[in-house]
Amino acid sequence: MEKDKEISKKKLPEIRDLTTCEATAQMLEKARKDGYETAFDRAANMKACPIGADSACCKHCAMGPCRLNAKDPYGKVGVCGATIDTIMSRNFGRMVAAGSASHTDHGMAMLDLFREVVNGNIKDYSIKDVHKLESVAQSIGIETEGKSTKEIATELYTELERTYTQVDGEIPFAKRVPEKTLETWRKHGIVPRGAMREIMELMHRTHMGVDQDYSNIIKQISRAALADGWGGSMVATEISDILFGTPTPVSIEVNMGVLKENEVNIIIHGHEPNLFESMVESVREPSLIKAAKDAGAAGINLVGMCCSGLEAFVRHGIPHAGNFMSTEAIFVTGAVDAMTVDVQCIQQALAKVADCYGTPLFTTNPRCHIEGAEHIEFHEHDPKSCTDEIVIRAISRFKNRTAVIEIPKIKNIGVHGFSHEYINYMLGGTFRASYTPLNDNIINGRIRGVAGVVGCTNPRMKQDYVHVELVKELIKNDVLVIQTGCSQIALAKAGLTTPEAAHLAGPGLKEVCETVGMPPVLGIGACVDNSRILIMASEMVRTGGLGDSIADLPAAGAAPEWMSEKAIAIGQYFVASGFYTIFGVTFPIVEETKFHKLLFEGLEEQGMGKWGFAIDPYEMARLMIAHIDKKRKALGIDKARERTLVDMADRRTMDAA
Ligand code: SF4
Ligand code: MSK
Repeated sequence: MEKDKEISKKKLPEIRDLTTCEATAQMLEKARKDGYETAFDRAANMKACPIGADSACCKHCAMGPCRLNAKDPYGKVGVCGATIDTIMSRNFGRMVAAGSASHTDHGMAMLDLFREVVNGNIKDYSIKDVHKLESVAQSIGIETEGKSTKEIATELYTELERTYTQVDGEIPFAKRVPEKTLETWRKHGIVPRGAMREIMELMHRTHMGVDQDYSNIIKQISRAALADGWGGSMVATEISDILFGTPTPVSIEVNMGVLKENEVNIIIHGHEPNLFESMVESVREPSLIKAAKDAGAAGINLVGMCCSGLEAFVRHGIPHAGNFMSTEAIFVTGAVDAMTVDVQCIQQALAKVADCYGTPLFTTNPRCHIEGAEHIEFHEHDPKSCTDEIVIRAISRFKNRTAVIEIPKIKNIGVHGFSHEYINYMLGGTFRASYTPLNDNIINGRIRGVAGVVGCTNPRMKQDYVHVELVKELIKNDVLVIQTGCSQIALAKAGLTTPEAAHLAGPGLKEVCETVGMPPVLGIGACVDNSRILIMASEMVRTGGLGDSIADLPAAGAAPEWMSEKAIAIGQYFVASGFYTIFGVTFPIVEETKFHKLLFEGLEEQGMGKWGFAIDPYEMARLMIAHIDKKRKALGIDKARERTLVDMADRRTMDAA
């Protein structure tokens, strides 16, 4: 193993300050002993550039780069005269463009696959959820009565393609947006056209010498972000459900203890479900199971990580080994016989750590090659040629294992897979599936409000800590928590995604959870599935009693340990949709500037949501709860909540009266 020679010379932080995930901590300890440097160590030795962290620098042309000073934001302008508000809004816009492009490209890949399945050109996948196909079609005005599945699917494909390519007019899923929210968007001119056009225009406007008024740039930023949330991401979610099945809750094992020393361990990491679906077939192939046994293994153990894992574990009950900041550490177990990746959130460092521990790392998507990793391209017309080959290579690595194996003996159980459809059914039952019970419980105050806690982990934060403490604080205060992405795995490892975790909730939420048999923390999918939260919010508005627009709901969102540009795009589409959305770690805009004021106050004044920022989980919870209470008051349901707080002595007095 080629060691990071410099590692011993550097002063590294204590491992207990880097993560609350015990399995990851154990592996970080081993990595240091083995002489391998992880992202946690690299982050400690790579101080973030303060000008860059504030987005106060511009390198959009060769007259610069120009650096402005956050301490005196209006003291200087760029060589071209660009102000700090122009520079920051352009940088912010480009983050949104990149994040939106990632989700929408993923969604378009799913739609391409759907088209080929519908046209009969791909035989390895089929439409698994016809009911979902029909309900998605109906939601955008496609008549389904008397039509064959193929006819409906063809119409749906044709219609949804506009999500990407439509040059003018509103995207199809704008039909799902509550009327008053849509009116606000129309008033500000931010209803998205096709994502390709919106992202292209955002890149154009942020070029040197084009849009130089932050209050105009924000409109294009919102339009591109909404083209992601209500467009590209929503298509990705809906088509994945139609093709691979709509999730329903299943009990799943999480954490590194899901690796098995006596089996061939294969990990899938990334975001797109089709690779995983094919790998599920490959590991069940009798000839490959026999080959594994002939090599001395007890079987083949398929495991997910990050969002790929989230896509597959609810559809197949496949165990999940950890979130983003555990993807390097898992190689240190020595027990990974192959890792296969597709797109997004794949650290380049994986190639080196894989090499250190003698594990083959395979890239499979033409969009993502990694120097030092082997590329075996995944073709949807013949998916198993790729996944079978990877299984064969993993078996060979198992047979020739040389790395010392140390698997943390930590496994947790979580219940996940609460799609919008299931929540509807869970609360209302088969014959009266609806959000009425949720709205009623919010109105009567048993549930104070709803919070989406989502997003990444980041080596500049103690891994999982803010996610877990924030969620504990929210549920203790009767706030129902909805989760996606890596955050969900943090909570699963902390044991909060089981119905038994209801005892940690406040009395009102606990009562609802116990009645329904649900956890106080509902895991609903990968980071692209934040679109499910938008659908749920629309449904809550439509059900009635909680206002006319998403901005009226007693709800808030947070990405406490975010790191990716996708997170900024998600944050912006949440804000533009009407949510108060708080980010942790760092916020890439200088405080007390006009652009900061617009994001943190001005958008709310325009009828949308607003951004917030806090690093401390308790402060974050306080801000979110205060916002929820503000919305309850505006709805006139704050009194109802006070009623739930009467103690037993009061109750006895009332009963006696
Ligand atoms: Fe500097 Fe203006 Fe060029 Fe940006 S666009 S690098 S601010 S001169
Ligand atoms: S994988 S975007 S680290 S949630 Fe979707 Fe996790 Fe964030 Fe990537």
